[in-house]
Amino acid sequence: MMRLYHCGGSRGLRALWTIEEIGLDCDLVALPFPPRRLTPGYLDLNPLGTVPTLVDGDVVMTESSAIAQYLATRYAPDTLGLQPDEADYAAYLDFLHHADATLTFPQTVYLRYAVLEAERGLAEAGVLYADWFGKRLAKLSRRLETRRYLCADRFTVADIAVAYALLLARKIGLGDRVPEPLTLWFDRLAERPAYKRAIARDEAAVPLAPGVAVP
Ligand SMILES: N[C@@H](CCC(=O)N[C@@H](CS)C(=O)NCC(=O)O)C(=O)O
Repeated sequence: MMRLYHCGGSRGLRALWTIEEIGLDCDLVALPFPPRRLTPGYLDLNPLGTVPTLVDGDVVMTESSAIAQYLATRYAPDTLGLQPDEADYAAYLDFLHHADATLTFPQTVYLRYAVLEAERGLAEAGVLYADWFGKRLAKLSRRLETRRYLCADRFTVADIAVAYALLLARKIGLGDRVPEPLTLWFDRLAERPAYKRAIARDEAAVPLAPGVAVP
């Protein structure tokens, strides 16, 4: 059975939501945050120490959007994934990468420097990155002016990857940077039973105690 290493509310939700959409079995291992310091042996598995990490047989992956793409391509290619010969394939790849490289990344700069480590005196830079995040939603807004889903008129992992960035904004207090049509789009996706199952698993998972070695 595949194993997903995850911390509550983290980008691991991209993988977990995808797993629930496909209906795959998965051993969910919740770790204390940050696992690179609190879970002995985790750096042997993932030298970055970040979550998520997916282990599927010989496959080990550490990028949340790539994990969602891998699962879709391997286990649900005709529904959650897009094929290279489909018209929206390029847009699909674009939004999968956009989700973390452009939309989640600036939020984590805000979270770190304006919230978690404000005592460093770099809070202003964090807030500027929050503004930057708000402006970078322009591409998503334009795309969804005429669509219910990002690509191919169906729900895909591109929607999952991007929707997580909107969920994170809500979680860290940047929900007011998200224009209303995008909030409504997210709320509609959040009605999906697989999303609800993923959130329920995320919230119910009990992290390993600090100092307990990675299984
Ligand atoms: N680009 C990676 C980023 C992974 C990442 O930074 N995850 C955060 C949690 S959402 C983390 O593990 N932070 C703890 C750390 O950096 O030690 C992805 O999309 O999975």
